Amino acid sequence: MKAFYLYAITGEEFHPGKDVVEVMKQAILGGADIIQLRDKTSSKQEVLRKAIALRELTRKYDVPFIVNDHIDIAMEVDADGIHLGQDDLSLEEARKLIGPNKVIGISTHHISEARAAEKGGADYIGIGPIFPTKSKKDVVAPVTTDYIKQVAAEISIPFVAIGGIKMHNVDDVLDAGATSVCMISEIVGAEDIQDVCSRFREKLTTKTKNTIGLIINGQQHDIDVQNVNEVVSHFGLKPNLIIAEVDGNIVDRDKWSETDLQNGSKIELVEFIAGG
Ligand code: TZP
Ligand code: MG
Repeated sequence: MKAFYLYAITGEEFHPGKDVVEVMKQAILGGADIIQLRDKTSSKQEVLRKAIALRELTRKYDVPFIVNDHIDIAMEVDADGIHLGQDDLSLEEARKLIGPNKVIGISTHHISEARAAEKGGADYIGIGPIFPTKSKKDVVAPVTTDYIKQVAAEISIPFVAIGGIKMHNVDDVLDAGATSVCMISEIVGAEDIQDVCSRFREKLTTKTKNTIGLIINGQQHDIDVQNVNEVVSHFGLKPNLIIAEVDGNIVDRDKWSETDLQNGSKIELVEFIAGG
């Protein structure tokens, strides 16, 4: 799927008196580049009505449209994809129903769920809640930015951080390795939605513009690093236990910080287990 950076999810309880289509339009105008309809309380008929309206809006602005939970509605309105939680329809069943060309996103709270989603053919994963949130009922304990670091280091499909992300803590999320963020209340509950979204986009662009694509131990990683030293510390590895190879050549540890990396460099990191 095309890369996305600012993912806005509906949450009508945060904007009483404002229409959901107008709210999401403001989000798109501010720079949200993927939209999800999430409605846990309305009747199926009501959700369908909103899905039709949001499909029309997202077509007009050429922004991907994802439906939460209701795969039948996603298919009926020709949404671009579906977002599922761990207790919803399985990824395998969803793929059979929706077909190979649609997007399937899966919520994950643990690296084992992230691995399973990647293996099962998910197009992206949600990772969270990073911080405490009031927007989701029965939410698990915050996974913290440590989970972002884990996923950034290991998972190759796109991931988006979610849960309690606000203007004041988004830098921590990006510093931990996220390049996409997803929000409900901070976006749809804002007085000036367009302004909030454009400020988030600005942060995302500034923070992610220095990333380069590297193939590390066979997996693609887009990270903001310049040399081998920074790769090793990005993954939280102990330098004295690592042997590093760049494009087929072993690089001595005292040369790591002066070994600049290019977009597309292939890196192998071998970790020795201490002792023994
Ligand atoms: N999944 C994990 S946290 C969450 C969802 C749907 C709610 C995010 O909402 P907010 O208001 O951005 O914390
Ligand atoms: Mg669900």
